[in-house]
Amino acid sequence: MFLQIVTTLALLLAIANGAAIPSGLEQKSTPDGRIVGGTATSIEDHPWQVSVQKSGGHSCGGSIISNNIIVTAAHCLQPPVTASILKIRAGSNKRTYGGVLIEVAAFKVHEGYNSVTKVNDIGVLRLKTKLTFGSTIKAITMATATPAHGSAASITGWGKTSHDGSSSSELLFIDTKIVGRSQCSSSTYGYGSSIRETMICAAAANKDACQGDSGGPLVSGGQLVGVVSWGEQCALARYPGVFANVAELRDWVLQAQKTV
Ligand code: 4AZ
Repeated sequence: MFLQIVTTLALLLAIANGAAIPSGLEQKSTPDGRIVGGTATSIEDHPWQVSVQKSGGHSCGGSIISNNIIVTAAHCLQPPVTASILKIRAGSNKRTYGGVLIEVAAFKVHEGYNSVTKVNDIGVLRLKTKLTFGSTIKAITMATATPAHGSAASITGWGKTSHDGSSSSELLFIDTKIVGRSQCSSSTYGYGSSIRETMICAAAANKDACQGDSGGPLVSGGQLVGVVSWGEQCALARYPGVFANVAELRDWVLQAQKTV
Protein backbone atom coordinates (compact mmCIF):
# COMPACT_ATOMS: atom_id res chain seq x y z
CA MET A 1 0.00 0.00 0.00
CA PHE A 2 2.69 2.47 1.09
CA LEU A 3 4.86 1.42 -1.84
CA GLN A 4 1.92 1.92 -4.20
CA ILE A 5 1.37 5.48 -2.91
CA VAL A 6 5.07 6.26 -3.29
CA THR A 7 5.23 4.94 -6.86
CA THR A 8 2.01 6.82 -7.78
CA LEU A 9 3.46 10.03 -6.33
CA ALA A 10 6.73 9.49 -8.18
CA LEU A 11 4.82 8.93 -11.43
CA LEU A 12 2.71 12.09 -10.93
CA LEU A 13 5.86 14.10 -10.15
CA ALA A 14 7.58 12.79 -13.27
CA ILE A 15 4.53 13.71 -15.41
CA ALA A 16 4.38 17.18 -13.81
CA ASN A 17 8.04 17.59 -14.74
CA GLY A 18 7.28 16.87 -18.38
CA ALA A 19 7.92 13.15 -18.65
CA ALA A 20 5.90 11.25 -21.25
CA ILE A 21 2.58 9.99 -19.96
CA PRO A 22 2.64 6.17 -19.87
CA SER A 23 0.31 4.63 -22.44
CA GLY A 24 -3.13 3.97 -21.06
CA LEU A 25 -2.87 6.94 -18.69
CA GLU A 26 -2.86 9.68 -21.36
CA GLN A 27 -5.87 12.01 -21.63
CA LYS A 28 -8.34 10.93 -24.27
CA SER A 29 -8.04 13.23 -27.26
CA THR A 30 -11.22 14.29 -29.04
CA PRO A 31 -11.52 13.12 -32.67
CA ASP A 32 -12.00 16.75 -33.79
CA GLY A 33 -8.83 17.71 -31.99
CA ARG A 34 -10.36 20.53 -29.84
CA ILE A 35 -12.09 27.19 -30.61
CA VAL A 36 -11.29 23.69 -30.88
CA GLY A 37 -7.66 23.47 -29.72
CA GLY A 38 -7.81 26.86 -28.00
CA THR A 39 -6.29 28.40 -24.93
CA ALA A 40 -8.04 30.76 -22.50
CA THR A 41 -7.23 34.39 -23.19
CA SER A 42 -7.93 37.79 -21.68
CA ILE A 43 -10.25 40.33 -23.29
CA GLU A 44 -7.43 42.94 -23.08
CA ASP A 45 -5.64 40.97 -25.79
CA HIS A 46 -8.76 40.90 -28.04
CA PRO A 47 -10.72 44.01 -26.90
CA TRP A 48 -12.72 44.19 -30.17
CA GLN A 49 -14.35 40.80 -29.46
CA VAL A 50 -17.98 40.79 -28.34
CA SER A 51 -20.59 38.16 -27.64
CA VAL A 52 -23.78 38.66 -29.66
CA GLN A 53 -26.63 37.49 -27.43
CA LYS A 54 -30.09 36.39 -28.53
CA SER A 55 -32.88 36.35 -25.93
CA GLY A 56 -30.31 36.48 -23.14
CA GLY A 57 -27.85 33.82 -24.27
CA HIS A 58 -24.66 33.80 -26.33
CA SER A 59 -25.37 33.03 -29.96
CA CYS A 60 -22.50 34.42 -32.03
CA GLY A 61 -19.29 36.41 -31.91
CA GLY A 62 -18.80 39.90 -33.27
CA SER A 63 -16.16 42.62 -33.66
CA ILE A 64 -16.28 46.27 -32.60
CA ILE A 65 -15.46 48.56 -35.55
CA SER A 66 -16.60 51.84 -33.96
CA ASN A 67 -18.14 52.94 -30.66
CA ASN A 68 -21.62 51.95 -31.82
CA ILE A 69 -21.13 49.47 -34.70
CA ILE A 70 -20.48 45.71 -34.48
CA VAL A 71 -19.61 43.47 -37.44
CA THR A 72 -20.96 39.91 -37.30
CA ALA A 73 -22.14 37.20 -39.71
CA ALA A 74 -25.34 37.52 -41.77
CA HIS A 75 -26.30 33.98 -40.78
CA CYS A 76 -26.40 35.15 -37.12
CA LEU A 77 -29.13 37.66 -38.04
CA GLN A 78 -31.65 35.55 -39.94
CA PRO A 79 -35.40 35.61 -39.22
CA PRO A 80 -36.99 35.35 -36.71
CA VAL A 81 -34.20 37.44 -35.14
CA THR A 82 -35.22 41.04 -34.42
CA ALA A 83 -33.15 43.88 -32.96
CA SER A 84 -35.27 43.82 -29.79
CA ILE A 85 -34.03 40.35 -28.78
CA LEU A 86 -30.35 41.17 -29.47
CA LYS A 87 -27.74 42.46 -27.03
CA ILE A 88 -23.99 42.48 -27.13
CA ARG A 89 -21.59 41.86 -24.25
CA ALA A 90 -18.32 43.78 -24.56
CA GLY A 91 -15.32 44.02 -22.26
CA SER A 92 -15.53 40.54 -20.74
CA ASN A 93 -13.80 37.24 -21.42
CA LYS A 94 -16.87 35.48 -19.97
CA ARG A 95 -19.90 34.98 -22.15
CA THR A 96 -22.41 35.07 -19.26
CA TYR A 97 -21.19 37.96 -17.10
CA GLY A 98 -18.85 40.95 -16.78
CA GLY A 99 -18.13 43.91 -19.03
CA VAL A 100 -21.17 45.73 -20.37
CA LEU A 101 -24.38 44.38 -21.89
CA ILE A 102 -25.82 46.74 -24.50
CA GLU A 103 -29.06 46.66 -26.46
CA VAL A 104 -29.13 46.68 -30.25
CA ALA A 105 -31.02 49.52 -31.97
CA ALA A 106 -30.99 48.03 -35.48
CA PHE A 107 -29.10 45.68 -37.77
CA LYS A 108 -28.47 45.26 -41.46
CA VAL A 109 -27.64 42.05 -43.36
CA HIS A 110 -25.72 42.06 -46.65
CA GLU A 111 -28.29 42.15 -49.46
CA GLY A 112 -26.24 39.56 -51.37
CA TYR A 113 -26.15 37.03 -48.52
CA ASN A 114 -27.25 33.60 -49.70
CA SER A 115 -28.12 31.11 -46.97
CA VAL A 116 -27.35 28.16 -49.26
CA THR A 117 -23.96 29.23 -50.64
CA LYS A 118 -23.08 31.50 -47.64
CA VAL A 119 -21.66 34.21 -49.95
CA ASN A 120 -21.57 37.70 -48.40
CA ASP A 121 -22.02 36.30 -44.87
CA ILE A 122 -21.73 39.66 -43.12
CA GLY A 123 -23.94 42.10 -41.28
CA VAL A 124 -23.70 45.09 -38.94
CA LEU A 125 -25.41 45.96 -35.66
CA ARG A 126 -25.95 49.48 -34.35
CA LEU A 127 -25.93 49.78 -30.56
CA LYS A 128 -28.48 51.80 -28.56
CA THR A 129 -25.74 53.34 -26.41
CA LYS A 130 -22.15 54.05 -27.38
CA LEU A 131 -19.31 51.95 -26.01
CA THR A 132 -16.71 53.64 -23.82
CA PHE A 133 -13.33 52.53 -25.10
CA GLY A 134 -10.65 51.40 -22.62
CA SER A 135 -8.24 48.50 -22.11
CA THR A 136 -11.02 45.89 -22.46
CA ILE A 137 -13.12 47.59 -25.19
CA LYS A 138 -11.59 48.86 -28.44
CA ALA A 139 -12.36 48.98 -32.15
CA ILE A 140 -10.40 46.98 -34.73
CA THR A 141 -9.54 48.28 -38.21
CA MET A 142 -10.91 46.39 -41.20
CA ALA A 143 -8.27 45.14 -43.65
CA THR A 144 -8.16 46.80 -47.07
CA ALA A 145 -6.24 43.93 -48.71
CA THR A 146 -6.83 40.18 -48.59
CA PRO A 147 -4.05 38.57 -46.52
CA ALA A 148 -1.64 36.36 -48.45
CA HIS A 149 -1.87 32.57 -48.34
CA GLY A 150 0.19 31.38 -45.36
CA SER A 151 -0.15 34.59 -43.32
CA ALA A 152 -0.33 34.14 -39.55
CA ALA A 153 -3.79 34.84 -38.14
CA SER A 154 -5.78 34.30 -34.96
CA ILE A 155 -9.37 33.41 -34.08
CA THR A 156 -11.18 33.97 -30.79
CA GLY A 157 -14.59 32.97 -29.50
CA TRP A 158 -16.85 31.25 -27.00
CA GLY A 159 -17.94 28.56 -29.46
CA LYS A 160 -17.91 24.80 -29.08
CA THR A 161 -14.63 23.18 -28.11
CA SER A 162 -15.36 20.22 -30.37
CA HIS A 163 -17.93 19.42 -33.06
CA ASP A 164 -19.98 17.43 -30.55
CA GLY A 165 -18.97 19.54 -27.56
CA SER A 166 -20.38 22.49 -25.64
CA SER A 167 -19.65 26.25 -25.77
CA SER A 168 -16.76 27.66 -23.79
CA SER A 169 -17.60 29.86 -20.79
CA GLU A 170 -14.24 31.64 -21.23
CA LEU A 171 -12.95 33.34 -24.36
CA LEU A 172 -10.61 31.00 -26.23
CA PHE A 173 -7.88 31.86 -28.71
CA ILE A 174 -6.05 29.99 -31.46
CA ASP A 175 -3.24 30.79 -33.85
CA THR A 176 -3.90 29.69 -37.39
CA LYS A 177 -2.80 30.35 -40.97
CA ILE A 178 -4.61 31.89 -43.88
CA VAL A 179 -5.47 29.49 -46.71
CA GLY A 180 -6.05 31.56 -49.86
CA ARG A 181 -9.31 31.18 -51.78
CA SER A 182 -7.77 29.30 -54.72
CA GLN A 183 -5.82 26.99 -52.38
CA CYS A 184 -8.95 26.43 -50.27
CA SER A 185 -10.95 25.32 -53.32
CA SER A 186 -8.11 23.15 -54.65
CA SER A 187 -7.96 19.34 -54.32
CA THR A 188 -5.77 19.71 -51.23
CA TYR A 189 -9.06 20.20 -49.40
CA GLY A 190 -12.58 18.86 -49.69
CA TYR A 191 -14.58 22.01 -50.50
CA GLY A 192 -13.99 22.48 -54.24
CA SER A 193 -16.25 25.09 -55.84
CA SER A 194 -18.11 25.77 -52.57
CA ILE A 195 -15.42 28.34 -51.80
CA ARG A 196 -16.78 31.43 -53.52
CA GLU A 197 -15.77 35.02 -53.93
CA THR A 198 -16.08 36.88 -50.61
CA MET A 199 -14.71 33.81 -48.79
CA ILE A 200 -11.29 33.14 -47.31
CA CYS A 201 -10.10 30.13 -45.31
CA ALA A 202 -7.79 29.42 -42.38
CA ALA A 203 -6.37 26.16 -41.10
CA ALA A 204 -4.10 24.78 -38.39
CA ALA A 205 -3.72 21.18 -37.23
CA ASN A 206 -6.41 20.35 -34.66
CA LYS A 207 -7.37 24.01 -34.25
CA ASP A 208 -10.44 25.71 -35.75
CA ALA A 209 -13.46 27.88 -35.19
CA CYS A 210 -16.61 25.92 -34.40
CA GLN A 211 -20.33 26.47 -33.87
CA GLY A 212 -20.89 29.57 -31.70
CA ASP A 213 -17.72 31.27 -32.96
CA SER A 214 -19.65 32.44 -36.03
CA GLY A 215 -19.62 36.19 -36.57
CA GLY A 216 -16.39 36.52 -34.60
CA PRO A 217 -13.03 37.85 -35.74
CA LEU A 218 -10.26 36.38 -37.88
CA VAL A 219 -7.36 38.77 -37.26
CA SER A 220 -4.08 39.08 -39.16
CA GLY A 221 -1.49 41.83 -38.88
CA GLY A 222 -3.64 43.52 -36.22
CA GLN A 223 -6.54 43.97 -38.64
CA LEU A 224 -9.90 42.30 -39.07
CA VAL A 225 -9.48 40.11 -42.16
CA GLY A 226 -12.39 37.70 -41.72
CA VAL A 227 -15.70 36.92 -40.05
CA VAL A 228 -16.25 33.31 -38.89
CA SER A 229 -18.78 31.90 -41.35
CA TRP A 230 -18.93 28.14 -41.91
CA GLY A 231 -17.05 24.88 -42.32
CA GLU A 232 -17.49 21.13 -42.48
CA GLN A 233 -17.56 20.22 -38.78
CA CYS A 234 -14.56 21.62 -36.91
CA ALA A 235 -10.81 21.02 -37.14
CA LEU A 236 -11.02 18.31 -39.79
CA ALA A 237 -7.74 18.18 -41.75
CA ARG A 238 -9.40 18.39 -45.20
CA TYR A 239 -11.83 21.14 -44.18
CA PRO A 240 -10.40 24.54 -43.14
CA GLY A 241 -12.59 27.10 -41.38
CA VAL A 242 -14.30 29.40 -43.89
CA PHE A 243 -14.64 33.14 -43.29
CA ALA A 244 -16.27 36.15 -44.94
CA ASN A 245 -13.38 38.07 -46.54
CA VAL A 246 -13.46 41.51 -44.89
CA ALA A 247 -11.22 43.19 -47.47
CA GLU A 248 -13.78 42.34 -50.17
CA LEU A 249 -16.77 43.29 -48.02
CA ARG A 250 -15.32 46.41 -46.39
CA ASP A 251 -17.00 48.86 -48.78
CA TRP A 252 -20.37 47.33 -47.99
CA VAL A 253 -19.69 47.65 -44.23
CA LEU A 254 -18.60 51.29 -44.59
CA GLN A 255 -21.86 52.09 -46.38
CA ALA A 256 -24.04 49.95 -44.11
CA GLN A 257 -22.74 51.51 -40.91
CA LYS A 258 -23.99 54.89 -42.10
CA THR A 259 -27.49 53.70 -42.87
CA VAL A 260 -28.21 50.93 -40.32
C1 4AZ B 1 -21.12 26.93 -37.36
O1 4AZ B 1 -21.85 25.97 -37.38
C2 4AZ B 1 -19.70 26.74 -37.75
N1 4AZ B 1 -15.09 25.04 -38.54
C3 4AZ B 1 -18.84 27.81 -37.71
C4 4AZ B 1 -17.51 27.64 -38.08
C5 4AZ B 1 -17.07 26.41 -38.47
C6 4AZ B 1 -17.93 25.33 -38.51
C7 4AZ B 1 -19.25 25.50 -38.16
C8 4AZ B 1 -15.65 26.27 -38.88
O2 4AZ B 1 -21.52 28.05 -37.02
